[in-house]
Amino acid sequence: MGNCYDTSNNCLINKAHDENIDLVWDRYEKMKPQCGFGEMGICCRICLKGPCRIDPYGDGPKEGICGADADTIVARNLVRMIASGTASHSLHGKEIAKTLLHVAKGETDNYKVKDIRKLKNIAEKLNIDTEGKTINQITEEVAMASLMDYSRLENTPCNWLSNTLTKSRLKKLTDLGVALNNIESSVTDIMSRTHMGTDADAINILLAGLKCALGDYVGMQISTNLSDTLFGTPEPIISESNLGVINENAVNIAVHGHNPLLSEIIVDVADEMEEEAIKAGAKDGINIVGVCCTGNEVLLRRGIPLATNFLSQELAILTGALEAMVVDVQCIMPSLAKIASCYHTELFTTMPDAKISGATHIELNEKNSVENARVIIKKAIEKYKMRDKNKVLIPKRKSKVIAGFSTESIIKLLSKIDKERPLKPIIDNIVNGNIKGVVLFAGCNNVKIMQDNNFVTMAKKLLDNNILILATGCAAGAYAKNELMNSEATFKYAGEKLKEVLTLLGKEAGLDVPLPPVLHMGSCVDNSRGVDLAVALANELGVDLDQLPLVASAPELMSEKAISIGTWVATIGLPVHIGMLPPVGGSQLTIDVLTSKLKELLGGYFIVEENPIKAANKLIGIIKEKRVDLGIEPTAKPSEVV
Ligand code: BF8
Ligand code: SF4
Repeated sequence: MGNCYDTSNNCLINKAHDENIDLVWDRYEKMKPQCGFGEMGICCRICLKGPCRIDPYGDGPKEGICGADADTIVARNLVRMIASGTASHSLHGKEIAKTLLHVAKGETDNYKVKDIRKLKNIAEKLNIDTEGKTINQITEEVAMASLMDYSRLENTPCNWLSNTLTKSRLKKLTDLGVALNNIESSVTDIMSRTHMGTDADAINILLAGLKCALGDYVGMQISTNLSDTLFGTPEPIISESNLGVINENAVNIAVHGHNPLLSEIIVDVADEMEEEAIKAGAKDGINIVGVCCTGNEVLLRRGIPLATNFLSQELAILTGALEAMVVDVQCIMPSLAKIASCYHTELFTTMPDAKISGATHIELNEKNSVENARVIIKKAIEKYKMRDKNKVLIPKRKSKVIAGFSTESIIKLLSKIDKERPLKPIIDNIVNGNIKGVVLFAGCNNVKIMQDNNFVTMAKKLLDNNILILATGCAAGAYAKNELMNSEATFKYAGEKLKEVLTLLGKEAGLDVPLPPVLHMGSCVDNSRGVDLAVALANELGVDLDQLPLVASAPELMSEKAISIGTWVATIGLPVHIGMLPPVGGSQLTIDVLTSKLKELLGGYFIVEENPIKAANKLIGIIKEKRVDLGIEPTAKPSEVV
């Protein structure tokens, strides 16, 4: 089995080996065999009496030294992963909300409200009265209503929870006692209840996990919506993807991580400094490329090409043509510093809470970001002069990408067909079966799975079955790199009916070519966009989310954030396919709760399937089931009905 579905990367993997540089795949091999107790979630390091481990099969211990059994240990470990994911996504949102507040108070010149219409829409959504108020006042109230979700004392649900879901979903969450009121206290709650000798009831622990995971959701809503306010709501945009976007004749700077507060400024400042780069000998000036979710953010809003998703981030440096990699937070392999040191590439860290030894730390905040972005780009231009031409190897492959499918841009497009009820064309096509259903692909790459293989294999099968695909995060990266986000892909992979719909929509959008069969909705936090679309459809149809022919899938999941996302997606009612079992195998109770119990209580549930073809078939089956339940698909052909 190769390392990557995209074999154009192989030349760089071989180059690394020739140069004695270890990559993620090599370190994985060296790590084998990985600890079986860890894999099953039955190792506990929560107190100093431990570490304890449960013997899952033999006659060894069935409880830790304190008496905690496998169910307690697995549930505690799992919800701690959820808490970490929630903390990461929600802190991202908090940074954006704080910046918005600084803008409202006139405390920064580096950012401003770019999308006033979105700001007003958000105000309306959050029930903020805008009558007679200035933009700054509205901005402040929106920022405060969002920040309130991190600190509310009362037991009323978060603003971004109660105002973004269907009414019936909110009721279900409230009845179950998981309608979150305060993101940060939910993280504290998890850390506290999982302390040694506190909550030992696995079901009670897992319920707290569901509530905390909703904090991840709220954090995402805040991140997406307030980023749109500051930087603009994405519209369809054409760009390119894969390592071939690195330009031999330019000063190449990769932006990597998650937070657009940094990358947006880098893109702006780079525009101003083009001439300097040309003077330094780079005839094409400055070429910014994206990696991971920061890459998705600037792809959607600025058309910046996306070089790689998670697993091949090291390869961007291996091209020998990257002058700088500028990182913010999350999913940044610490190995980058060591690999950069083998080249002329300078790795810049920019956030106080994400330093890497060996990297140059230049902090960016709302006061100094423009100034410090200039320092970074100046250094990158100097580095260009130090590039060793003999070490440059850029794979040729790059694919055309149409990205920028925010909920707003999709609705705008649909309203060209039906101005009064823009969702009607989609609903009609779902009802008549031209679009059988929708799968939202999200999540990471994982070194345990050939990079992008599950994404691409599943997509081809689903598209052939007239199922439309939405994608975010590294899933979107996989599709962007592998030529599934352009019109040619529609001709090649979409079933006949789906092709007709995408062709019609493309025409209405004025593109003259079909829409791509996989719609890029943004970074991981932009999973909120998928929810917005689903909630709008559910409200229009008068049903709840669990009734829609809509399924989510993270077939190559890796991070704790993927665990928290998957958990809230199931909690709001959607079936969630995952391509590998998380560390819960040691507790049948936990598995039952996350699958059958959750389905009974909330309609959403996890499905684990490693084989991508089998997984696609399962999703097709679930979509069919949902269609039958909605009464829009016959259970059997009429001739078969007795
Ligand atoms: O937030 S998909 S590997 S980059 S965690 Fe990370 Fe996973 Fe990629 Fe984006 Ni999301
Ligand atoms: Fe062992 Fe219990 Fe301590 Fe965990 S909390 S390490 S199971 S003694």
